[in-house]
Amino acid sequence: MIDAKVLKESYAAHLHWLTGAYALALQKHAFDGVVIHSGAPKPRSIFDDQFWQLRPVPHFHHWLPLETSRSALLIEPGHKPTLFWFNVVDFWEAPRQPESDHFWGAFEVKEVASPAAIRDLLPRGGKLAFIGEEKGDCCDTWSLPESAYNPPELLKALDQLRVLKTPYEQHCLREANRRAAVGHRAVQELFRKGDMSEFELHLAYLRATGQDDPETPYKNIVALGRNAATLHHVGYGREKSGAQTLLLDAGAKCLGYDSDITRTAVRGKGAAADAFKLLVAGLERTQQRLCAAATIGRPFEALHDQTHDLIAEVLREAGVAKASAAELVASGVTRKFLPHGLGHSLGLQTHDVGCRNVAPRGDNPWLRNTTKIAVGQVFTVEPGIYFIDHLLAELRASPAGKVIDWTLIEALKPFGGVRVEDDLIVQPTGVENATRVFLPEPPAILAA
Ligand SMILES: [Mn+2]
Repeated sequence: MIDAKVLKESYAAHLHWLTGAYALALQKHAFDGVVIHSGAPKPRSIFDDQFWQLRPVPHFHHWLPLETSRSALLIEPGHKPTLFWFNVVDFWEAPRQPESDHFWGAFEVKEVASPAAIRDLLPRGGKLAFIGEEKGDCCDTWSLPESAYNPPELLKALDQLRVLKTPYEQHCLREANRRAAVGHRAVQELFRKGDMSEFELHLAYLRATGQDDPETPYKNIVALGRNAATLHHVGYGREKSGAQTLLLDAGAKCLGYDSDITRTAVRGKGAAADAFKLLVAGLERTQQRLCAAATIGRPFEALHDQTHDLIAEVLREAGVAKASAAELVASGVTRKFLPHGLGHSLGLQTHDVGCRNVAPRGDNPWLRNTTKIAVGQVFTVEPGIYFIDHLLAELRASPAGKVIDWTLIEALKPFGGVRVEDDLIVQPTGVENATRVFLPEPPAILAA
């Protein structure tokens, strides 16, 4: 856990900065204040009476790490922020306890007996904006005008405040990495030792990181063998498959902030296993080169483009493709093996906001970060190489497909794919790899 003194001091500085930044944004968009709703549980089905676990509204979480439903913050420049806390007294459920109490003193806390009671406590007069997930959270019950609800320009400005992470947020993101690294190491060890199903490995990750399934920042991706070709494989197999690869993409949370880490392990003998091991080792080298090439001021899209140049080399070296790297990129071959973007901003959301204000080039449709790399940004670097049936079928049917060794591809398909993903924090002195500090080992390439 983060040292208590460090947490307290950095949080105070975070709030000081956030208070000033909100005041400027509100002034610019002609609001006297903003009410940020914490969120309400979402029904799992309209035919049922069960609810998903609450995901607090991220703008609420930006101020405090409290997972509470039907509560709200009132931010008014010149006033201490107010927390209207619906601290529910209920015989069905007890409120979730925050893992730290460092934040309480920063707020005027007013407990409310019902969510609707917040309306009566809001200031009269003045122009308030409202941020929340459902209009019904405020407009119906609090009689606010519709135009006050999630004003797009203000929302955009507040999203921008989440692009550069304060030192407090960076501490949380590092700790989230430390927690996830424990899980990755535990699961790697289990894969190394024997034969477990995806489901068992998923449970082992939850146990090692002390997370319940709905608490993880995103659903663990646990893919054995060819399932690694499904980028978001979350339908865990229950059978022990004896697969030769394990791709684990899983994170953890700290005070609302996420980590997002992927490791791939490979084992087995034979020509195909050897070729796949070349891909894994090549991708690891590529990923580390890209981390080193993530320099301040460089457009992230240029880094994404460089990824394709490097992937082309890896495909050549493993004997998958026989053409120059430049040809493999120009003819679109690399995009059939790596269809996703190089990375994304990371923070209160795993795919964090504010870094895709400009659309990427048409040939990079899934790129989620089109900013210039800047001090304070936190983003992932996650190249991959996959054997995805329908993309390969398209490639095979196209003229570009004639440079591919299709016999080798068929032999590699059971390995699924490889991805290596770290979380980077951009410091004034260069890029800090928040993942490798805790998980320095290269991908596990096992002898058998
Ligand atoms: Mn990611």
